[in-house]
Amino acid sequence: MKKILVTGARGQVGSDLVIALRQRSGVNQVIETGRRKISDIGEQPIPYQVLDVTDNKRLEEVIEHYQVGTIYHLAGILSAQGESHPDDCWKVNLEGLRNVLEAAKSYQIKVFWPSSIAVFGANTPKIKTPQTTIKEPSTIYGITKATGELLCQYYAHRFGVDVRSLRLPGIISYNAPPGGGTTDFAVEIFTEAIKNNSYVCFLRPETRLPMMYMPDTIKAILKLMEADPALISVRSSYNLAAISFSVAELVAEIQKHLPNFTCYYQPDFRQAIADSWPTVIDDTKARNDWGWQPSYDLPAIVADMFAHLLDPQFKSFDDKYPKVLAQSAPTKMMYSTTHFC
Ligand code: AKB
Repeated sequence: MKKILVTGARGQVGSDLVIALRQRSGVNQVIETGRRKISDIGEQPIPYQVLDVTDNKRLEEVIEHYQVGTIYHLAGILSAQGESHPDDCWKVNLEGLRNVLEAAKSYQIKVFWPSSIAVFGANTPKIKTPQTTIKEPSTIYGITKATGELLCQYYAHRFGVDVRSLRLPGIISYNAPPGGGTTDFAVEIFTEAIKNNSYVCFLRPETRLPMMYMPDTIKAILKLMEADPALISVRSSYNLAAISFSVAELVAEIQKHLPNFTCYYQPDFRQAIADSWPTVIDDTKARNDWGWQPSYDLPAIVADMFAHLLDPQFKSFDDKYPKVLAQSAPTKMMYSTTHFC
């Protein structure tokens, strides 16, 4: 059976997606790849390959070696980090995507690629942002995502590549930290609440953004990828929504669990990025085309985050939550780093 390859597999979405894919298809069916070398070899080695997506030769080697049939191409540089490293952001996000689409064309591979609400800008309608609307992103990250969407649509229409994409909102999760995004506050706030009972937020309290819990994100990705191709009418990227909340509303919900929790506000350059993004997304197209339906509202997300982060058996992310995990004996996932060539 053809294998599934995940790029950026150790990132925030990848860490959870790999678990879900392995549950469905079997551990050895899913090849994790990333730029990091992981040297631990476990009793049950899990396929892992070092792969920089800007290296198209290496990408093809891995594809050929494993007979890859599907790629979840998650490797990318997010909005805030992209502003500090615009060249890297362009290279990784666009050259990487182009390499994956070229390989998909040559080897008949099905592709998932995440776009973002960052494709929208200050001139986009902020409420009920339509599927098709003004896209004038203000960040280099948003520009790579808007361009990437056109690239996906081009490869689908011109070469028949089965590429599918979602405009992801900010994502809340507990397995792996987000890295370098504007919506990272919505994860950091939980870890800081547990460690210090306080958090210094880089956005103002009234800032309201579209957000989603990781289980909904995984559900959306798998549902989109498993949908009948005839149902996929959008080959650029689908608007996708779950909930929208302000920082102050998140703080109030956290205080229901930790009444003495305090949030302080020190807005920085990320405020301007957040202000340029929509507050509520219209995802009617995704709902109508392939039956998208989110499950988690804000109280459910906050309760579930605390349930996992405060569980003494919680094993991931152990260096981030020393107080919580003081009593537990963390077990690390083991990787085979065999470089086959
Ligand atoms: C970011 O904040 O950069 C990402 C995104 C919304 O695409 N989480």
